[in-house]
Amino acid sequence: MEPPEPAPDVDVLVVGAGITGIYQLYRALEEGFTACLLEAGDGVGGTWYWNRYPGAQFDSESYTYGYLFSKELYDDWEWHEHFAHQPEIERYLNHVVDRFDLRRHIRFDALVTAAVYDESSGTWAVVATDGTELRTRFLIAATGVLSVPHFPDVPGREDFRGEQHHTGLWPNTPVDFAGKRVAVIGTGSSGVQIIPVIAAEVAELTVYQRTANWCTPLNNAPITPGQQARLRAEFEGMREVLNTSQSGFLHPPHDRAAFDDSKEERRAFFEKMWNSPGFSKLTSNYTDLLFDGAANAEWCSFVAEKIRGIVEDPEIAEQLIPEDHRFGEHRPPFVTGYFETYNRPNVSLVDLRETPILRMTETGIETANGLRELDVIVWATGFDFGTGALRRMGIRGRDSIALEDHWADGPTTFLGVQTTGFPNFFFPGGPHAAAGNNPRYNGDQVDFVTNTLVHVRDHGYDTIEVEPDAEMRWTSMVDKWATMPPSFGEKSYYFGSNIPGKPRRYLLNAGGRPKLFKEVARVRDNDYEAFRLSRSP
Ligand code: NA7
Repeated sequence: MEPPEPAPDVDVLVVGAGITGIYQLYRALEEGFTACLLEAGDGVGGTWYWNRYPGAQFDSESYTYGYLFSKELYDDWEWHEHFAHQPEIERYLNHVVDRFDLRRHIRFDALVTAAVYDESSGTWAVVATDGTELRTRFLIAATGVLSVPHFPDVPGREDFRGEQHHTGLWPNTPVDFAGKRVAVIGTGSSGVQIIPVIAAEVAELTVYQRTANWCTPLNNAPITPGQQARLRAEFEGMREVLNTSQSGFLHPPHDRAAFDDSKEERRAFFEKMWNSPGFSKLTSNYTDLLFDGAANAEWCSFVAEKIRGIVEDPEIAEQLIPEDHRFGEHRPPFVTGYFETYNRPNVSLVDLRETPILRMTETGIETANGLRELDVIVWATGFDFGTGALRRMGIRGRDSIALEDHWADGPTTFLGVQTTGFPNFFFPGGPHAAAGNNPRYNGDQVDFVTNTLVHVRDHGYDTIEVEPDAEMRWTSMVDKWATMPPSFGEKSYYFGSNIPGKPRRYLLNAGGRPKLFKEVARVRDNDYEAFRLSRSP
C-alpha cells in the first residue's frame, strides 16, 4: 500500500511579522484557516522592527498607514504625531498583535531557510533557524520589499575596529554617539532622517554622499486634540478615500498643469507645496509634474533655490542639489532640519563622485583626500529592494525550480502575488504590487490572497497556480508602465540598479492600484480563470 500523503500541519504559513504579514495572519485566522507565522526577528514590526535608528519615522501620515479593517482598533489607538516615529509604530504593531490575540501563532527568531514544494501532496515543507519544520498547504511570504540591507563592497570593511551599523539592521540597545566621530554613508530616506538627529550629539559628523536627492520638508507636527476628534468622527469617509485612492493617501490630486498658471501663480503654488505634508509634493503637485520635463524642472529649480537659501556655504549647497535626476525619479525623501544640519560647524560633506571611498582601515575611511578617523560608521546604503528576501529563502517550486533561478532575469508575477511553477505560494507586499502608500495596496493584496484561499477551499480544491498567460499579461503591463515616461527613474533602486549584477527590471507597478483593482475584479468576474485549480491525487 502507498504511504499516506504528508498531511499539512497548518493550512496557512505566513513568513514575516511586518505590517503585511500581521494582517495576513489576522485574515487567515478570521476565515477559519489554521495558521502560523514565522518571523526572523525577536519582535513584530518587520521594517519597523529592524529600522530602529534615531530619527526613523513614517513619511505617510500615521492614520493612513495604520490598519483600517477594524473601527474598534482605530478608535482605541491614538497616534501622537502626523508622522509617527519608530518607537510609537513598534508599540502600535505590538498592540495590534495582542489586541487580536495573534502572538500565540507567531514564532520569533525563526528565519526561513528552506521551503520546498511537494507535488504529490500539494504542500510546502518549511524549515527555519529556530528548528521549526512545518508542512503547510499554503505558503505566504510577507517578507517585504526593504528587508535585506545592502552593504557596498568596500575594501577593508571588516578591518574597521570602531562600531558599524546599517540603518536597516539597527541594534536593539541604544548606540552611544555622544562625543564620537561619526560617518553616515548614504543620503536616501534613511540617511537624511538620521543625520539631523545625531548631529547635535556627536563630536564630528561626516556625511558621505554619492547622489544628492530632492529632499523636501516632511512638515510633521503633533496631532492636536481637535484633529484627533476629527479623525475619529471622519473615520468612515477617510477609510473610503484610502481604500479607493490611486496612491493610498488622503492628499487630493491637483487639477492644473504647471503652465496653466502664470509664473507668479506657480511660485505661490510651489510655496504651498513646500509647506504641505509629506508626499503631497508628489501626489498633489501639478498634474504634469512627472510627465513634462519642463514642469518638473520648474519645481526642481524652486527646490534648489530653497536649498541655497538654507545652506550657508554655497559650495555645500550646490553639492546638495541633484543634477542627474528629476523630482520623483528616485523615491523622494522628506526631511526635518536636514539642510540646516550642514550649517553646523561639526558637520562636513564628502562628495563621493569627486572623491570616492578607496578603502576602510582599522581607524576610518580613506578617500583620495586622505584618511578620516572615525569611531562609528552608519551604513544608510539601502536594500536589495523588491526581491531580496524572496530570493534568499530557499524556495523550491515544481520540479525543484529555485525561485531565484525562475527570476534570474527579474520577477515575473501575477498581481504581485503569485508566479508560475510555484503552486500554493503567494507573496503579498512583494514586487509588482503597486506604488504609493505601501500598507494600502499591500492590504489589497492580502485581501485578494485571502479571498482566493477561501475560494479554493470552498470549491474543494487543494492547489492553485497562476496560468502563464495571466502572469505574462500582468508582467507586460508592469514593464510597459515602467518606461512611461521613457528612462524615468532607471537609475533608482526601483529598477534594482543599486545592487551590482541585479537584473534591471522594474520592481514596483507604475500602473498602480487602478490596475490592481481592475485585474482583481476580472479574476472574480471570470471565476478565477487566471488560475489553474486542482485536487491532490
Ligand atoms: P536608499 O534610498 O536606497 O538610499 C541608499 C543610499 O546609499 C543612497 O544615497 C545611495 O547612493 C547610497 N549608496 C548605496 N551604495 C553606495 C555606495 N557603494 N557608496 C556610496 N553610497 C552608496 O535607502 P534608504 O535606506 O535611505 O531608503 C530606503 C527606503 O526606506 C526608502 O525608499 C523609503 O521607502 C524608506 P546612490 O543614490 O545609489 O548613489
